[in-house]
Amino acid sequence: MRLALALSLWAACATEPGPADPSAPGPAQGPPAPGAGPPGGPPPGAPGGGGPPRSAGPDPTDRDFPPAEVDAEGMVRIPGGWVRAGWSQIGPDHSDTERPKASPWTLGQGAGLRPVEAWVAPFRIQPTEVTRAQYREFLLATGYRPPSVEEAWFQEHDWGWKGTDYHPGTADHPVVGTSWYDAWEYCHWRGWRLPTDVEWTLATYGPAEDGRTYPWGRGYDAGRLNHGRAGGELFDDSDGYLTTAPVGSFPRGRSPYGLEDTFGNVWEWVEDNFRDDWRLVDSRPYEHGITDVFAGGPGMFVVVRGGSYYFDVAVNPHAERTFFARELRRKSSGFRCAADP
Ligand SMILES: [Ca+2]
Ligand SMILES: [Ca+2]
Repeated sequence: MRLALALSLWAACATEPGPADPSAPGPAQGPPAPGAGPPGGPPPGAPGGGGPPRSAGPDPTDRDFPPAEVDAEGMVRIPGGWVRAGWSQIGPDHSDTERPKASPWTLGQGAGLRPVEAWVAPFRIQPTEVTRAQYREFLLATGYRPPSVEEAWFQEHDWGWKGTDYHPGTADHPVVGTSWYDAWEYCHWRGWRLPTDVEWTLATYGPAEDGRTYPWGRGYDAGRLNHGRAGGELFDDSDGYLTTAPVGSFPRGRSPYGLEDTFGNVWEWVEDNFRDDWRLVDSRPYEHGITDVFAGGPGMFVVVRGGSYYFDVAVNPHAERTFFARELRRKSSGFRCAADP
């Protein structure tokens, strides 16, 4: 089954979790006993738990995680876990720079901004963003179109390709200039798929009960990711990289499962249509779960995660979850693939 996840969702404001939807895809491993969601409500600082306190710097609980242990396919196995999904990007700490473009169908009159708890079934995911060398194998094998944009801005730095050749010296940089369709084709050519939104959340933050605001903990640390700026000149080489960095260049930014560069370097496409009104997920009440990641959303937009070298999450970490039109080929967006267990 393409969707490894099976979700039991309920509004975070509910005092009791709703029952699992018996018609939802069955998880390979069920969630903990009914009612055993994250105990005690949103943990302090949890993503979306009513809005984590703005982090002014390192937190004593922040930590460095070891590299991922990968299987024969180079994938990391992520155990099942609860995540807090679909939290609002708009909070008291947002400046206008980070405030997403609001529209009636993305904001759902506010009701949809409540985060929900989701059980994510075990899955596998790549520890790094897909590199240009990896993507070149796909181009050579399939004749698929190279990731280039025939506009001057795309030729300015080193992300442009000449036919099936990436810029010299960038083999281990993440591929950019790939649309959601390109990412989907690559992953399926490998026999994999894109991660879902909630899978990416779990792989990046660990389970919700850990309460992380960033992969490493609760305090923002500009030394743990390849970031840009939030306004003005968006490039920022103060971390050593003006544009993309070789994948894995920021080991102190690893996630609890050893994923590299989930925050920063390049935005990462995930499978799901963007929505932040859970009532739009399907025709049934949203408490009963997501069964189709393509259902109900605006359709034009899909979720991207993690920010990039051309963006900064320092002001508002929640801004790492936003949306692009799926046909966009940007200089700052790439992806990583996932697979069933
Ligand atoms: Ca940078
Ligand atoms: Ca990334």
